[in-house]
Parts: sequence; C-alpha cells; structure tokens
Amino acid sequence: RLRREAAHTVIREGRAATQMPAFGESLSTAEIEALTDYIYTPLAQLPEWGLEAIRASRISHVGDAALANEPRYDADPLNLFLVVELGDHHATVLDGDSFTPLDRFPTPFAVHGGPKYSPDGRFVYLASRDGWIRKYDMYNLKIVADVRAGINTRNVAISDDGRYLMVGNYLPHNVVILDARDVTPLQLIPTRNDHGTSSRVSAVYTAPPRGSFIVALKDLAEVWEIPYRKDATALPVYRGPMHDYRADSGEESLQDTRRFPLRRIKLDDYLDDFFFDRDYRHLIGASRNGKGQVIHLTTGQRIAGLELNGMPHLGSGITWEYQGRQVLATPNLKEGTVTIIDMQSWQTIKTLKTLGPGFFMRSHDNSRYAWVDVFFGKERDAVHIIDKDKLAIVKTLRPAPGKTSAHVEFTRDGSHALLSIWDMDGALIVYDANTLQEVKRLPMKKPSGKYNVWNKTRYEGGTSH
Ligand code: DHE
Repeated sequence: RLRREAAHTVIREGRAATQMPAFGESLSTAEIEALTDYIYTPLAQLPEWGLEAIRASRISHVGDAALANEPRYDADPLNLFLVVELGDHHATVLDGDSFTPLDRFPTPFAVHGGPKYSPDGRFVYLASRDGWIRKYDMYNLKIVADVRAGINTRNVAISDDGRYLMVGNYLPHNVVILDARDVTPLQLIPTRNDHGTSSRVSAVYTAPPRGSFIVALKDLAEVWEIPYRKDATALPVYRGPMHDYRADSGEESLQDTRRFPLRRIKLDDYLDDFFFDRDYRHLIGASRNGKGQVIHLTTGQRIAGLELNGMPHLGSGITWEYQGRQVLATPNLKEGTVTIIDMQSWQTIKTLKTLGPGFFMRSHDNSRYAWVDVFFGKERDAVHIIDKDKLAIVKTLRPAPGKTSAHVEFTRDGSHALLSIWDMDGALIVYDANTLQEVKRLPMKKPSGKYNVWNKTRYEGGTSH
C-alpha cells in the first residue's frame, strides 16, 4: 500500500517506532533506487497458499487448558468494546460502562476490517492484512488460536450462527471458510469466472436473514452469494445453476463439498464498496469511480442507480428513520460530502458539505446524532455532528487540534460515543452522546476502529456489521 517515493524514504530514513533502521548512511541513492525497483517488480506468478499451508499454520494457544464459560469480571459482557490500536498492533478490551481497560493483547500485523464477534459475544475474530486470523476469548481474556488464511487478506465475516468464518483475500485470489470453533480450514474457493479470469476479493459480508455470505469481487463484474445454512433463503429462492468450483480449482475439500454452494450474480459494472439494507433484500454497491447501483439480492437484478460523486465509502454507511422512511447516509473518500439517500425511492435527498473527505460514519438508534470524521486534508482534526431529524451539521468538534480524529462507536444504550485520536501519541475520547461533552480521555497508540459487542451482535442500524 506504500507509494514508491514513500518506500524510498522508509529505506533511507527508517521508520519511527518500528525495528526498521535508516539505510541512508550505508546505501547510495542508486542502491536504494535499485532496492525499491526490486520490491515493486510484479511477481511472475501469484504465490500459492492452499488448504494444506493454511492447516499447517494453525496455532492453538490454550492447548487443553479449561476455559471458564462465564466472564472473569463483573462488567457487562455485552457492553464491552474491543479497541484496535494500530500504532503498536494491540487491542484493548474496554468496559463500556466504566470505560476502564480489562485487557490489552497483541494482534497480528495491521488488523483491517471490523473484528467479528460470535453471537453470544464470547469470542472475537480479528483479521490482519498479512492473512492471520486471531481468535480471542472475551470471557477469559485469552488468545485462543491463530491461523494464516491468506497472504494478503481483506477482512473476515462470521455466520450469524457463529459456526463459520469466511476470509476474503487479495492474495491468493480466493475466499477461505474456517470452522469458527478451532479455526481449521473447511473449504477454499478460488475466485474465478467462467473463463478462468481470477479476481481479488474486496470484502466478505454476512447476510443473516439469508443464511449466506456475500463476496465482493474487485476484478470481476460479479458478486457471489455462498449459503452456509441448510435452510438458507438464497437456496430455495434461487433457481439458476449452482457453480461447482471444485471442477476448476482442483482443490480437494476437507468436508462435504456441497455444503457451501456458490451462486454468481452477474453485474454490469465492477462494484467493490458495499452496503446492505437492514433486511438484506438489497445490496447497495459503488464502483471506484463513484457509480452506485442497487441490486435486488434474490433476483440478482439491478433495480436502481444512485446519484453519487467522488468515491463514496458505502462500507461506512449507516441507516436511520427519517420522516417515516429509512435513509442511508454515506461519507466520501474523495470529496467533503455526506450523501443521504431515501431507501424507498433511492433518490439523494440531501448532500451535506463537510470540511474534507471522511472515512467513518456512526450513530445509534437511541441517539439523535450521527457522527462523521474528516479524515483527510488540513481539517482532519475535525469531526462533524449531524442532527438526524434536521439532516444538518449542528456542531463541529476538534478534540485534539492538529491530530486526526476518526471512527466513532456508541455504547450499547447509545448514551456515550467513543472517538479515536489517530496518532501514536493518541487517545480514545468518551463523549456524552447527548450533551456532546467529553467524559474521559484514555491515552492509546493510534487507536483505529472500536467495536461494541451489543451493537455488532444485534446488528444496530447505526454501525457497520
Ligand atoms: Fe478499511 C473496514 C476497505 C483503507 C480502516 N475497509 C473496511 C471494510 C472494507 C474496507 C471493505 C469493511 C469490511 C469489514 O469491516 O469487515 N479500507 C478499505 C479499502 O478499500 C481502503 C480504502 C484501501 C485499502 O487499502 O484497503 C481501506 N481502512 C483503510 C485505511 O487506510 C484505514 C483507515 C486504516 C487501516 O487499517 O488500514 C482503514 N477499514 C478500517 C477500519 C474498518 C475498515 C477501522 C472497520 C470499520 C468498522 O467500524 O467496522
């Protein structure tokens, strides 16, 4: 993800707070240039990382040790937060009532995407950009197991029954299904079309009412649906052919190969940023050039286009009820706007101007406000508060002048909002969600996303899933 010039600088100057030293004294500019060229030379062949390698990478951290089936603390286990600290690759488990940390544990390198909780909130699964999936026990505050499911991974999804995990990979081009109990691999599905063209996976999602995983592909104009439940609605409703990927993958499955059949939905454009309505009847997708469309998931038909500009970040979109109907609001990674769309007519009803492009947007059903950060540009220390009834920005906070403020998540009851100061010398700030006054500030190392057990496992409309 590093640009060439930035790689050159890192080799010359090293990288603060890591073990990467500066080579500027010992290597000439030409030598550094040659190294940079080498690093950026595309590989002749895609690296392999098959089921065998995945299975062999698995590490159990608890062995036969008995783990308690009750939380080891008095805090409400459904109001805990996991806060990912990207600065030094750790995660903090935070009590969402007293805002005190219960544990801080190392994560794999560069966690990306939301960690996913088991339905009872006992376990959480984190995915790192370098392919590792870590299972952590929120009751016993213990790392349970690790497995490397890919080489360059996007994110992980969990089935709503807590039985399966699906990992989406850039490298190799595939999705991997794991048994959530012990993170052993069950099936690997190469992401190829009928003509053998393969694709990176942008992300994988769970559609609980459908009993299926949804796979977003970056290089194919297709979206895939993979049912995991025997009674999955995707199966009886869809009457088209089920693709047998075993035929072209040559992969031997460890279990019943037909357990995870594959349904391809062909699109007329590439879509890689996704959102779903609350009952998972529609998929709302955007291509990188900002073109949006609405796909009816059961029929696979495009039912509407969306008026969007720049690069909408639908993945951070949220919904709420406005004048008796559901609206969807999405920030934009290229433009300083928040677009609000009526989910019945699919028309844009309001475009709010912000101080710069935003990454994350959040609310809670019990809060009248939605929060959106200004992640890029000179105003990136600002965060806007939107009144959900007025569809207007009513306040702009600057919690730490000069430092990026990002990513908000609410407590279980929506009474408090937690915000990140995205800096090595950063903080997690707790706000009263009604008065918008600061309640507490905890120092943290580049805190990134934070994830409330209740909001995530109950599919709260104001947060991502
Ligand atoms: Fe993310 C979630 C894609 C860059 C931090 N990001 C997601 C999801 C997708 C996505 C599809 C939803 C999956 C999920 O939660 O399981 N992100 C992308 C990109 O395509 C993009 C723009 C470029 C890339 O190289 O991947 C990108 N993301 C970033 C960052 O630069 C961020 C700010 C820092 C980082 O970690 O690299 C970042 N992304 C996050 C976070 C979430 C996320 C914290 C989870 C948000 C949540 O609350 O659920």
